[in-house]
Amino acid sequence: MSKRITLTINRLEEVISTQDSAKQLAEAGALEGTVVVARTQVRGRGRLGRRWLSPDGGLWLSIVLRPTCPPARVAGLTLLTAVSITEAVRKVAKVEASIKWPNDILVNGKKLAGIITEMTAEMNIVKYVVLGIGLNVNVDTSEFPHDLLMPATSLREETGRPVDLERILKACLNNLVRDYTKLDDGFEDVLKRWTELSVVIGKEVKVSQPGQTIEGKAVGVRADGALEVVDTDGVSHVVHAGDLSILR
Ligand code: BT5
Repeated sequence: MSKRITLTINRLEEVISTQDSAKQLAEAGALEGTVVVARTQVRGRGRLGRRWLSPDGGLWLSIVLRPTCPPARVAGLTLLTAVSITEAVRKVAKVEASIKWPNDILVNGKKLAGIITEMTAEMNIVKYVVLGIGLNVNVDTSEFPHDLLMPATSLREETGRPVDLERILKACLNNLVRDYTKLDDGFEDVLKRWTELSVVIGKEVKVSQPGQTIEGKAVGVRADGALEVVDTDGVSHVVHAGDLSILR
C-alpha cells in the first residue's frame, strides 16, 4: 500500500534539470516525498529527450516517489498528476485548464503545463519514480521559439495578472498528496475526474508512435494510463504511449 507522503521541499536557484537533481537524491536514498523546486533550468527536459523551456517565473519541480505498485501501473501516476495540477490551476488561477492525453495540460488549445514520469525499476519492483512538473506560471511565452509542437501559454497570459508561485505550488502538492494513495485504492475516482477534465474523450484523434500512427475515436482511459481508441473499422486499440493530436 502506498502511504500518505510527507513532503520535504528543496529549493534551488539554477539547475540543469530538477529531474536530474531529484534522481541524484533518490539514488542517495532520499525518502518518498522529496521535492526539488528550481527557479530556472538550463536544460529542462520533456519526453523522448525533448527540451523543456524553463525561464524564471515558472514552476519547475520534481518529486521522488517510491510507489509499491507494479511498474506497469506507474503510468497511472501521470493521469493522477494531470488531475492534481488541472484542479489546482482551476482553483487558484480560475483558469479553465483541461487535460490532453497523456501528459499535457492545456488552456484554449495551448500548452500550459507538461508532466514527465521517469521510473527506475529492478525486475518487477519499482525502485523509485521521479515525477516532473513544468507549469508556465508567470512566463512570457511570446519569447519562446516558434517551432514548439503546439502553441504555449502561461497563467499570467491567461489571467492578465501575475499568479503567486507559492500558492500554485502548494495547491499542486496538496492535491498530489491527497490523491497519491488512490494509486492503490480508489483509482476509479481519479479516472472519473480525469475523464471529466479531459479534452480527448469522445474526440477523433491521431496518436503518433515511432513507426505507426493510430487514428480513431478516443473512448476511454485505463488505470495503467493507456488510452482506448476505436478506429473506423471498429477495431479497439489500447495505446500506451505516443503524441496525440485532436482531429475533430
Ligand atoms: C513534457 O514533455 O511536456 C514534460 C515536461 C516536463 C517538464 C518538467 S519541468 C520540471 C522537471 N524537470 C525537467 O527537466 N522536466 C520536468 P513533452 O510532452 O515531450 O513536451 C515537450 C515539448 O513541449 C517540447 O518539444 C516543446 O515543443 C514544448 N515545450 C517546451 N517547453 C515548453 C514550455 N515551457 N511550455 C509549453 N511547451 C513547451
